[in-house]
Amino acid sequence: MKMKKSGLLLSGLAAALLTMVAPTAQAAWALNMTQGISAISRNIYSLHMMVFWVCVVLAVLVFGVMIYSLVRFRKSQGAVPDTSLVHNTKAEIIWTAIPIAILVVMAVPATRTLIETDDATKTELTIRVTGYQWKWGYEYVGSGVTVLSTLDRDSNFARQLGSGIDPNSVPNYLLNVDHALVVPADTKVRLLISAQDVIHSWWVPALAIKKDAIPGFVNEAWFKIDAANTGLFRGQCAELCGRDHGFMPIVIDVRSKADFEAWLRTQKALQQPADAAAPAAAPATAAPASAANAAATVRAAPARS
Ligand SMILES: [Cu+2]
Repeated sequence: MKMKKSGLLLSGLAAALLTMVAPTAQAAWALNMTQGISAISRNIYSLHMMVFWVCVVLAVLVFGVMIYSLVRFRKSQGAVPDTSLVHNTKAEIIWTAIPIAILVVMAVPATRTLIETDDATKTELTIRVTGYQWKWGYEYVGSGVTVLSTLDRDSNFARQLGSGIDPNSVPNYLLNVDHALVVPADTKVRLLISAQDVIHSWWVPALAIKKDAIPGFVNEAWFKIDAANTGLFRGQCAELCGRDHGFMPIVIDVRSKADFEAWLRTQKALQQPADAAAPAAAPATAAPASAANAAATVRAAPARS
């Protein structure tokens, strides 16, 4: 009977473990950071790996010596405590100097990368990112194009209590939006991140960017995606921002420079209705074709009446 009980317990434990490690349709099991799609994200990944291996080597050395000493010099073997290391100046200098040297070795590349991530100069495009409960707003500064990005309809239907929809059947469940943030590759893009109501956080692992969006403050970040890395990349709000915090994902749609320009032109034409684009306030140098047409329409109007 006892055997049976422990067998049951073991199989229960095994089943629980299997459930924990079984791959789900929602996310592939990946334990490491992503290398990302920009030079900065790869630098950050390399830093992470370097520090990780330093930690592994230190752990193996320290725990190795500790375990060896515990076993080799145990009391039952007649070991006598060695007091020569107590208040030993030479030993104290060594075990202070070595950790400092290790910290300096790690700090040099870390500082270099930190300075680089902070350098938002010479950017070619600025996008204002605004967090709302519970969506993201994007404004392409200077062009007047705005995008409001909310959870896609499929995820939104499936997430409702008693919807009867199996979330596993929804592609990119809770990680898809209606309108993605379209950005150009091979372009240094500056983000000005803020929020309208409560604190949110704009997090896209592929860009190695996680910046708080705080009402009344403007946080800055930048990225320059490799020319070859076009496609869709996903992120999430990373600050507990209220009831629907888990339902305001981020999708960036990386396009080639030419494709992005074409997209921006189309959006500009769509978002600036003929009569709104007419006023002469629009800068003459950047006057889009639609504005010129609109002006012509306005001029022609009195003649028709
Ligand atoms: Cu949020």
